[in-house]
Amino acid sequence: MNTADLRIDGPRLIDRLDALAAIGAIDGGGCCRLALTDDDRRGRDLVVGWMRELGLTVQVDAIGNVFGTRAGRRSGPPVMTGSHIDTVRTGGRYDGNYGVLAGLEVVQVLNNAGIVTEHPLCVAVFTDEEGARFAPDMLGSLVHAGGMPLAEALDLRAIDGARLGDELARIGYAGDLAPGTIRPRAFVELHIEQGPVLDAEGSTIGAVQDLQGISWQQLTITGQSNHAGTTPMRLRHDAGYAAAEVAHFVRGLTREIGGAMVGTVGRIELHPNLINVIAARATLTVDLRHTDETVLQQAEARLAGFLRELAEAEGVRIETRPLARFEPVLFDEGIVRRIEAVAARLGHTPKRMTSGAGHDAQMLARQCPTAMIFVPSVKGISHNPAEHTAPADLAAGADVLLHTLLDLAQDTTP
Ligand code: HGY
Ligand code: MN
Ligand code: MN
Repeated sequence: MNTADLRIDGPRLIDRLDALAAIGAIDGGGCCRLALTDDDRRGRDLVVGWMRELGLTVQVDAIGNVFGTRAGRRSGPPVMTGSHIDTVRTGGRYDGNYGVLAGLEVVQVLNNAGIVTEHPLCVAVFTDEEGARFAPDMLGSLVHAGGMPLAEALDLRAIDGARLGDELARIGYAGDLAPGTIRPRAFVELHIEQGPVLDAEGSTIGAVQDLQGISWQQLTITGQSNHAGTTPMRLRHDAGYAAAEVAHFVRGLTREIGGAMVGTVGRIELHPNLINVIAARATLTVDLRHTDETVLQQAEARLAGFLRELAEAEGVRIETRPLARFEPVLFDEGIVRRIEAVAARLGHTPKRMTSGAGHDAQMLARQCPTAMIFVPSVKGISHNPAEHTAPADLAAGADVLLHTLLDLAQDTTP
C-alpha cells in the first residue's frame, strides 16, 4: 500500500479530545485534572481503555508513566510519541492531551490500513508534566530519563500536602515497570504551541529545534503580624508588602534583560490573609526562563541579590527552595529535518521554533534523538480554558506526526 496517501481521521481525533475534556471539565471548555487526582485517574483509565481497544500492550512504570506499545516486525526499541494528560487548574483541552490522542489516532490509522511497521511504535502518557500540584514539572519523564531517583520523586509533597507515592498508589497507577525500561529509538512529541508565533504568522506547522531553560523556586517570607491600624509604617515587617516587591522586581528584571527573558510570580499566599492584619508570612513562587543558560543564571543571581537587600530593608526572613531547574535543550537536528521534510511533503511551510514551554520531550532528549511538532494556539492563549486550535490545524499536525513516525518506524538503518 502506498502509505504516502494515509491521513488521520480529524473528527475521530476531535471526538476523543472532547471525551477526555469531559473529565474534569470546567467552565469555558477547559479542564482541571491536576496530577494524581481522581480526575487524573479517570482520564488515565479512559486513555488506557482506548489503548487496549487499539490492541496496544499497556505497561505502567513505578512513577505512573503509561506506555502503549504496538508490535513491529522487529522487536527492540520502539519509535515513541506521547505527552501528558494532567492539566493545570485552569487548563485548556489541548495542552498535552492532543499529543497523546494524536498518537492513538496514528495507531488507529495504521491498524485500519493493516500496516506493520519495521520497529514497534509506542504511545506514552507521562505523569505530572505540569508540576502544578507536585513540582518539578515534567516529573514522570524526568524520572523515566534518569534525572531524578524514583524514591525522591515518590516522596515529593504536593501544594496540598499529599505525598506523591501515596497518591500514585491511591489512584492505582503505581506500576511495576522500572522507570526508563523502555528506551526509545526516537521520540517525537506533537503539542500546541501555547504561544502567539504560528497564529500571528498564519503558519500551521512548527518544527521545534530547541526549548528554553526553566528556573522555579518557592520563597517563604517571614515577617511579623501586627495591627493594620496601630502599627506605624517604620515599625512594620510586612511579608505581604515584601511579596509584592518581589513580583515588581521580577517584572522589572525581565524588562531590563529583555529579549527572550520571561518571569512570573504565579502563586502568592499570605498568612493570616486578613484585611486588618499585617501579613506574618508570604509563600510565593518565581518562574524564570530564558533560551541562554548564562543569562538565566544571571537573572537568578540578580533575584538572589535583591532578596538579600529586601530582607535587610524590611526586617523579614526570606527562605528560598528550588522547585525545578532545567537547562535549555537542543533537539536532534536529524529529527527536526524529518519533521520539516514531512511537513513540506504535506504541503506546509514549517517554521523552525523554540519552545517557551517545558515539555516531556526535553527529558526524552536525554535518552534518544528527540524533537517536537507544534500547531498554532489561537491568539497564543494556553493554561486557560479559552485555549483553542482550529480543527484543520489539529488534523494537519496529526498528519505530520503520522508520517514522521512512519518514516522513523520504517527506517531500516541499525
Ligand atoms: O511549565 C511548563 O512550561 C509546562 O506547562 N509544564
Ligand atoms: Mn503541555
Ligand atoms: Mn502545560
